[in-house]
Amino acid sequence: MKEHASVPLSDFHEYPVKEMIARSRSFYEDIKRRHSIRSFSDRAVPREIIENCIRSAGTAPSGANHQPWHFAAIGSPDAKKAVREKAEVEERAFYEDRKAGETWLNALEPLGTDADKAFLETAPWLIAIFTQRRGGVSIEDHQKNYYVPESVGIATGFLINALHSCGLATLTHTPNPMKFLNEVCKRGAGERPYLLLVTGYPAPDATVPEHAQIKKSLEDISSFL
Ligand code: IYR
Repeated sequence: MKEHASVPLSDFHEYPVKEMIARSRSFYEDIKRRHSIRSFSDRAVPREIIENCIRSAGTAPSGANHQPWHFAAIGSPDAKKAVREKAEVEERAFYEDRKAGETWLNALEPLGTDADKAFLETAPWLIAIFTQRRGGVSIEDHQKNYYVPESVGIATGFLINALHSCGLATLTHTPNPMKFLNEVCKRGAGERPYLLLVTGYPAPDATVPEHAQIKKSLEDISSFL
């Protein structure tokens, strides 16, 4: 490698192989309990938990380490109401005016989704995730960013995993279009809404669609060469 400033890798943990196998199994057992739900409780979730989960997301790898993301944590009832109202306008066009088209609507049929997005007001936190076209390692930078959707997708995965691991349910929600999130979250035109992550406790009567429980097997999703 070329000469560059660096520090020793000092926080890597090595485990005995037996323990690695046990950890890989227990991670799987835990993450497979994460389900997208659409019925949330209004129970409060401390802001500190959300902050720590966003910190975790911020450790994700990214193109040139530019960290081209912004997480807007929406907890105020007024802001959540605004998000719900604006999202439902788009969702009504999507479902009721059939903007989505028959093929897409048919694909969603087994999930039972519709234009009603009550969870956007009920859940204690909505995390609006934005991509940044320009940036850099410093918040003041205006360089080009690289691999933006990949980077933000990875950070979003970290965030979902972090929220799940501290006992919160999540829903990835993508109202289409979701440009209104810039206005609600007061984010500039250089940022583009990527995904709205809904989080909180599940409602006592929360359900999981049978369709969502069908997961492809290891053989279906992998090959070893
Ligand atoms: N944005 C809509 C539609 C929707 C689209 C897909 I692809 C889904 O997996 C689920 C929903 C909505 O949130 O209802």
